[in-house]
Amino acid sequence: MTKTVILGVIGSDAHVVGITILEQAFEAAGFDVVNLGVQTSQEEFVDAARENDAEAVLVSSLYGHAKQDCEGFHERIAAAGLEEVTTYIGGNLAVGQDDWEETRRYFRELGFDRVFDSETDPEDAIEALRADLDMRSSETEGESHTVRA
Ligand code: B12
Repeated sequence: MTKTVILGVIGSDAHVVGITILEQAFEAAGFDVVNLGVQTSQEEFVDAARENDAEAVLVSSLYGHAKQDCEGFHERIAAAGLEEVTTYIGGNLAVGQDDWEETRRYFRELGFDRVFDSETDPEDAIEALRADLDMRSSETEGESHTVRA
């Protein structure tokens, strides 16, 4: 069965190129993608996940305010009874040149299942999601990939 993923750029962030590429890559990989676009509120992510019975929510943030924009996000997800939904965040998650490991830890502690930096190849995110959703396709069987997130 086709798996649905919700994709969007959180907060007041208007950087659209990254999620456009991610949308195409996830669709090409066989996912149903609901792209909420830029400047998406936490509520819009949660509503879309519930309405579309989504397996995963992919949050993008580029402009350096991800920490503020994601505060309380997982509490909202839990309040909507969506704890089983896989959540990823990626992009330019810190202001300036923060230590990546620290940034990654911060977002993991907020509740994201995986955290991706701005150098992420969309194929790595797809591979990670397939593994997390326990999906196996003939294309990926037998291959081994290292996912950094
Ligand atoms: C183009 C651009 C703009 C354009 C955006 C046009 C548009 N509508 O998209 C404009 C000029 C409007 C703009 C505005 C601003 N920008 Co700007 N912008 C950029 C720039 C040059 C390129 C972004 C881009 O399109 N990259 C190409 C795409 C393909 O890559 P990507 O976005 O990184 O996405 C990939 C990965 O990050 C990853 N990814 C992204 N999200 C996710 C999510 C998941 C789940 C996963 C798995 C992966 C993933 O996969 C994507 C595909 O490969 C970057 C610098 C840079 N080189 O990255 C700065 C940059 C992102 N901008 C920056 C800033 C500060 C701003 C402004 C705040 C500037 C200002 N003071 O006004 C505003 C914010 C406006 C707003 N409300 O959003 C900073 C952010 C700094 C930070 N985070 O610390 C950057 C890094 C520039 C810099 N070095 O300072 N910007």
